[in-house]
Amino acid sequence: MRLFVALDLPWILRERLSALAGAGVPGARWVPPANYHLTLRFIGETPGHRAEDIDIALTGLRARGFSLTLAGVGTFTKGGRSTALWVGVERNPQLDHLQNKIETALQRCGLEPERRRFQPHVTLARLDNVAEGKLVSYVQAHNLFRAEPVPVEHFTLFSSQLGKEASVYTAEVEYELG
Ligand code: 3AM
Repeated sequence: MRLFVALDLPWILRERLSALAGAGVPGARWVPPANYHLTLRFIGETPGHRAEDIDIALTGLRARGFSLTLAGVGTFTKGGRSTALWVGVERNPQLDHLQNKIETALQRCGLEPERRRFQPHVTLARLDNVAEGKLVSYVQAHNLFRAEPVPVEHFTLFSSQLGKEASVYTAEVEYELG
């Protein structure tokens, strides 16, 4: 199974995001609203026995619920090319704390440490060869985006099946926060 840990998002937020997405960047592959999520840790292809260890470790993790506010838009680039368009997150030490605990729990299960800095975001579109000028305009036009805060009461272990159009994400287990 190909696994990742993420926050799923309430529908009210998915609707807010889908109103932001969908137009203005020709060539963007917009993520279907059902697939919006905030990745806490990408795990990748995992044999069954390790998935079980991961589930046990995540079940044992204790952290408090908190409030999450999505705000701002930005892009990731690789080799000078834009690869993703995303909505950002307001500074949130409790989110960072949760991510940290998950990282520690997964390393104890034998996963290699994640070397990349945690940059919380919700991907709106994947990009290849989009007009950079249009992208800059889009980011400028939407930079003041700020959604209403939403409560985060659980995090989720997802499996992902890669598809031609969009991946199919399945919530395998939800872990309640205190
Ligand atoms: O949360 P976003 O959409 O930024 O791109 C994948 C997606 O990111 C990312 O994990 C999230 C859930 O699928 N992802 C896919 N392969 C990856 C890899 N090898 C990866 N992240 C890190 N390393």
